[in-house]
Amino acid sequence: MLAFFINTAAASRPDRIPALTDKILSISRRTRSTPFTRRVEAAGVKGYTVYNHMLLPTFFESNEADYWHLCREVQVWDVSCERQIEVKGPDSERLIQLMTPRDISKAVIGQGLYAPLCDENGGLINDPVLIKFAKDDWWVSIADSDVRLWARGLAHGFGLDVRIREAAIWPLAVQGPKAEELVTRVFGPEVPGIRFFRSKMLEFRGKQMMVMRSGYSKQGGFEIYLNDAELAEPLWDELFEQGSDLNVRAGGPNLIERIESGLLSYGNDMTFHNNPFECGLDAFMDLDADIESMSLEALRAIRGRHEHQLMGLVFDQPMLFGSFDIEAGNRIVGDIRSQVWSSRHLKHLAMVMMKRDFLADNTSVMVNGTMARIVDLPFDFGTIS
Ligand code: THG
Repeated sequence: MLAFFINTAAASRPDRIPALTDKILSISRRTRSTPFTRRVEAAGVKGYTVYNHMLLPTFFESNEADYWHLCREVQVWDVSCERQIEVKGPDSERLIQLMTPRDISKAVIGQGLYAPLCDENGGLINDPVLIKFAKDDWWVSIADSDVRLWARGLAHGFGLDVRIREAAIWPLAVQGPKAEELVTRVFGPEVPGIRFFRSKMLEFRGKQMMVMRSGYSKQGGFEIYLNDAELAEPLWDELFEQGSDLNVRAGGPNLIERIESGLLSYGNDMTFHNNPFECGLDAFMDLDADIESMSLEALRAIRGRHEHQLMGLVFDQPMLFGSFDIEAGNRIVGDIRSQVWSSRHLKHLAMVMMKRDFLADNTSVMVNGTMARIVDLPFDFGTIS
């Protein structure tokens, strides 16, 4: 199977990577497909990226057309690449807590918690959704890095009684303002009662699967954690049949929507070299809690002293960046991590890792001769006009 690779991942760096247009992405077993890939292909996917060594559709019509459709209607996304690292056994909660500075002790069964994973220096390993699936059974719904290897190393080093594996689960997201209507038609009247980041076990073709109100957009929606590959195409087909009058389409995490909404992307906006303070993830840490977490000591020492901050840049015109380094006074004061033109707001938006000392006395910066305002994330379009 071959697919066209078009460089819509605006987060790649044109200053370091030659233009990647109209290239072919050679797909093999390493570039894992999903139980939905046949349907994704039939729906006319035009772009893929590779995430957790698995295909992730990026767009179908165009980034922009997909964006407007997502904000008005309902889309079905193959996000199987949000792999579930299952940590099971008597020490599972201890291992999960070691990996994250967020206090997980009060989580209830079926709850999801967005949480940074940090190493002993406070460096970001990943930013998954942690799911307490059952007692002594946690799922780490990972972003794009090899968490399983790290978790297994920790389990061995700490001598923990856990079993760690990548589970046979393939999440399918249903996102957009009409998502609740569509998921209710397929999974029944219990769907509207599911609260944000909570889930219910609901039935499809005689099989119980987790349905959570979550997803990588701010347009509302659900994620269906498919646990039977045989049911992938029946589930996809049912969503499209039931959603035909809702104008349902295939989609994927949308670059424009997620930047406007301030949703971070591991590997783009932040890496192993960043800590959660720099990324504005403070609300997802409990640094004063009495918990056993391997990053707590380092994070407490860094608190308030971190050197960078992920900020928004707002340009009044479309930008083509020759370099993604931001310079001022003959030094580099920031680097662009993700950027896109917003045709809704008629602004070019960028997420930029800025030097905090520069931020102390600057609220704007010149980039390629164009002035940009520096704003906090997430973007507040009430004040950006
Ligand atoms: N869903 C699931 N797994 C995932 C993602 C997902 N794994 C990979 C990646 N996405 C992880 N990254 C994020 C980033 C943001 C959010 C979820 C996953 C998110 N954040 C909300 C916010 O920032 O406002 C809510 C956070 C909260 O209140 O807890 O939803 O999309 N299964």
